Amino acid sequence: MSTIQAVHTTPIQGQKPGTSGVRKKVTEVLQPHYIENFTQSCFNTVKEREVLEGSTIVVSGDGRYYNKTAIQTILKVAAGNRVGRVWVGQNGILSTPAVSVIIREREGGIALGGLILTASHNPGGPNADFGIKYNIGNGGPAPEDWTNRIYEHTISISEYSIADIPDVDISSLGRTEFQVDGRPFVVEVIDSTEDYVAKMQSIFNFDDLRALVSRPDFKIHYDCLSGVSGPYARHIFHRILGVPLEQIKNSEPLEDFGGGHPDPNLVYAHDLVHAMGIGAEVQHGDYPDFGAANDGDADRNMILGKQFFVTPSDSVAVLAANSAAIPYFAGGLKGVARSMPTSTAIDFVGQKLGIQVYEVPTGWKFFGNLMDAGRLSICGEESFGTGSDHIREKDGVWAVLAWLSVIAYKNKNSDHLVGVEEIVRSHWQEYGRNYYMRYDYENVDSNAANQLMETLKNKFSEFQGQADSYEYTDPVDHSVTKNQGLRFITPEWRVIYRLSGTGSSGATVRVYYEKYEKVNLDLSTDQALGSIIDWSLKFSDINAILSVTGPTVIT
Ligand code: VG1
Ligand code: CO
Repeated sequence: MSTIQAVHTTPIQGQKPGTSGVRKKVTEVLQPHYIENFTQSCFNTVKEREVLEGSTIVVSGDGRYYNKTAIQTILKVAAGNRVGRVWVGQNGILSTPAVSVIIREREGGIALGGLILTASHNPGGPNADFGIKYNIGNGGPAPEDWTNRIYEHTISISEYSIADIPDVDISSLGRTEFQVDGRPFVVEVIDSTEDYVAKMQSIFNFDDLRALVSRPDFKIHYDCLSGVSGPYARHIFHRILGVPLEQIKNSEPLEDFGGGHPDPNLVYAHDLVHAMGIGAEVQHGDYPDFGAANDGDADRNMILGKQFFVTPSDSVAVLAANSAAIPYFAGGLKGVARSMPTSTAIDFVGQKLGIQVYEVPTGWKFFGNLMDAGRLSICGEESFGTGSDHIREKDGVWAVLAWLSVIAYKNKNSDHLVGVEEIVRSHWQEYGRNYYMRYDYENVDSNAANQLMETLKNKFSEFQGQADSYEYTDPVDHSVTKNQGLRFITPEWRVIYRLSGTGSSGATVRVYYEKYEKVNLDLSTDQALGSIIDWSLKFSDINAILSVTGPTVIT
């Protein structure tokens, strides 16, 4: 029989959940009590609101370095806090969307919540990043009032409870039961893909999808970037839909993502971008017709056509406009939403459909309330996040299936292959085009970043009615979230300046540029946005204030 001990501890600085949980360098997480303190702080927050004792929770992650060690520690702290049962994906593997499905639906949605171990698209390995976040009973990231409370606990914690159970074998499926202080504590190692795949089969028409992917004139190239989407992509695309395994690249989750950056964008998914012929000299070469990638924890997606890039803001707009392609949306859309910096492309679709369009701050947690209230069906972020109210996280594999469903639908009565580019171009014809670009200034000095924001705020005061600091009032619970980015808005274009909340060290500044064109649909992004970018560089003096020569990443 195991016993529970109360261990004395002291607060660890910096355990403040950001846009999506706490993200830190592994070297920082290795300090004693790091995982114990944060886990206990989550549990203390849960106990203020719900009954943790005897409950079921989910614990798993994206397979990055240190996940397995952290899982063993969390299991012991869970047992020490009298959790009744923990579901762990085999080898500790569960994608972020899969955790959401399991919390919401496994055994009738009995789980109280879950801890997800991931730093998402940030690199992994002993010298890279680790992350941890708490998801609540609706399957979504803990909202601000929870994360604020978790943080308060991390800065006042003085002890945690831990059970002296042995490490649990999480490499094979099965159930292990311990007696902890006279009560049972159960660990169930569950299949990593089963619940998620069943969910996808209830949303999409797999016969239509199979028919599309088996067309001889339609070739897919899917890159999992050695993140956690691999097992899901193999199960769905290879085992169920019959896509050859060679077309699903890097589908083995690796602790260091093969040394790469598991970030599905034009910069980091370079092999896929190259394979799709983007930026290639040769036009009309034998490139695949459809390309896709996911990030480390499989909640992001990038969609590409033959020599064609779909911006995430366009992607969600196209999906909303064509939701009839997906059986799950048969009853129509309840509403659509985007994060504030995401282009307004989806707004035009919402207006045409006559449904509500919501704008929320950056971070998926803000969509959850709208979904729970039955007001929102499809939403997205410019940062390669797309999803729907089937769960409470953005969902990378879902987005790929949604796009394939739209392609299948567009090809029902067509004599030629209607591909990604044709679908997007006809969307622009109908709704106009939102040219879009984002500049990231990564890992800059925090003081300089704050100074930039202060300077801009002061300059903004001369532009009343045109420039502001974005503030959001949740239409469901009326909670207010302030300081969510500085916006400069004219009738034709927008520039937004925002500090990132997901970095693991220093600060990252993001600048978002957008211009709407109803008629000029064939400009390059440079042509469309060049003068706005020039204006912004001068207006903000960003290079001088941050002591840089330019952005580190442009997407
Ligand atoms: C970034 C994105 C945001 C996204 C968040 C988490 O946040 O901009 O849109 O929701 O990452 O995504 P920030 O604060 O760095 O801009 V993930 O896939 O990293 O969980
Ligand atoms: Co992610």
